Amino acid sequence: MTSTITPDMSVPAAISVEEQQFNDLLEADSRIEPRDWMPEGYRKSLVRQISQHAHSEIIGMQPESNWITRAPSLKRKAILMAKVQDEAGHGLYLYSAAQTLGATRDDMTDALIAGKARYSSIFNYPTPSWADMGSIGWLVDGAAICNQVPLCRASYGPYGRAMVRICKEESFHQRQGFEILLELMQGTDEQRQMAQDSVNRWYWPALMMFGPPDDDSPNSAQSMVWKIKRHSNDELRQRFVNMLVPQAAVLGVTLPDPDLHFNEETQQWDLGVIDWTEFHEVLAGRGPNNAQRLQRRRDAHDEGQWVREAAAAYARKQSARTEEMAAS
Ligand code: FAQ
Repeated sequence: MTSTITPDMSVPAAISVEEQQFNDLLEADSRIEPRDWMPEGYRKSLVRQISQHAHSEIIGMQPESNWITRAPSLKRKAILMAKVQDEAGHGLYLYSAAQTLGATRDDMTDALIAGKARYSSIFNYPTPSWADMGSIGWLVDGAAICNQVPLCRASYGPYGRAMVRICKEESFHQRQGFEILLELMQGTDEQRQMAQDSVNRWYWPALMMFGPPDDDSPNSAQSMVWKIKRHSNDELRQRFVNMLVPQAAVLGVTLPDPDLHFNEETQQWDLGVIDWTEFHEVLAGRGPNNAQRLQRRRDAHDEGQWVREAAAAYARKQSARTEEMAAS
C-alpha cells in the first residue's frame, strides 16, 4: 500500500500499488491495457459504453439495409452495401474490445435481444425515402464522427484503437451521405423537397445522439475522470452544429431550427430547445421503430442459429485434429 497526501494535508487516503499505477497511467495519458489492474467501476463503465456502441452499429445496419434493394443505381447499391457491411465490421471490433474486459459475446447479444441493453436512439427512426440514406450519412455519421474522434484517445487501449479505424470509415460514410444530398439538391423540385423533408426529420434526432444535456448526464463526470470521455455531451453537440451550418449552406438545405443563430460573443451557433421528452420516449422503447428493430434482430439471431452451430462443430473438429496431431 502507498498513501497519498490530500491537498489539505489531512487524513491520508491509502490506495494499493496497483491503483496508484492505474492512476499514474491515466495521469500520463497512457493506455490502460487488458492485462493491467483496473477499478471494477472502470471495467463496468467501459463494458456498458462499448457494448451499447457495438449494439448501435449492429442495429444501425437496419435503417439503411432497407434501401439496398431499392437504391437508384447499381453504383449506389454497391456503395450502400459496402457501408452497411462496414457497420457490421464496427460492431465486431467493438464486441471484441468489450470481450477483452471479460464480457462474453453471448451475454451481450442476449441482453440486446431481450430488450435489456441500450443502443443509440437514432436507429429507431424510419427511412421512408432515398434521401434518408443521404441524411443518415451526413447527419448520423457526421454526429458519430464528432462524438467518436475524441474516443480514439480513450484511456482503454482496445477501445481507442478500434475507434481509429472506425472513424476513418465513418468519414467516408459521411461524405457519401453529403454527396447523395448534394445530388438531390441539384435535381428537380421534387428531389430537393425530398432532401429537405429528410433533413427535417433527421436533424433533431441526430442532435439527441450526443446524449442528455450535461446537467442530466449521470455517467459523464466519472467517465471524464477516467479519460474514457474527453468532452461533455453538450460540448460535442455544439461542435456538431457549428460544423453543420456551413455544410447546410453548401447543400442549400435549411436546418429546421427557427431559433438557430450565431452568437457573436461566443462565436458559436446557439440552438433552439431540444425535445428531451421525445428522447426519453425513444429510450423507453416507445420510438417509432423500436419494436420492429428488436424483432428484426431477434429473427436474424434465430435464423443464424445453424451458422453458429456449424461454426462451433467445425471449431471442435479442428481442435480435436490438432490434439490428435500433437499426440502422434
Ligand atoms: N441513445 O450519462 P449519459 C453510429 C443513455 S454509432 C440511447 O450521458 P454516457 C454509427 C446512456 O447510455 C452511435 N441511449 O451516458 C453508425 C445512459 O444510459 P445507461 C452510437 C443514450 O455513456 C452510423 C443514459 O442515457 N455511438 O452512429 C443516448 O456518458 C450510421 C445517460 O446518458 C456511441 O455509442 C442515445 N443517443 O454518454 C451506424 C458512441 N445517449 O447506460 C450505422 C459511444 C445517452 O446509464 C449507421 N458512446 N444514452 O443506462 C458514447 O459516447 C456515450 O455512451 C454517449 C452517452 C455520448 C452516447
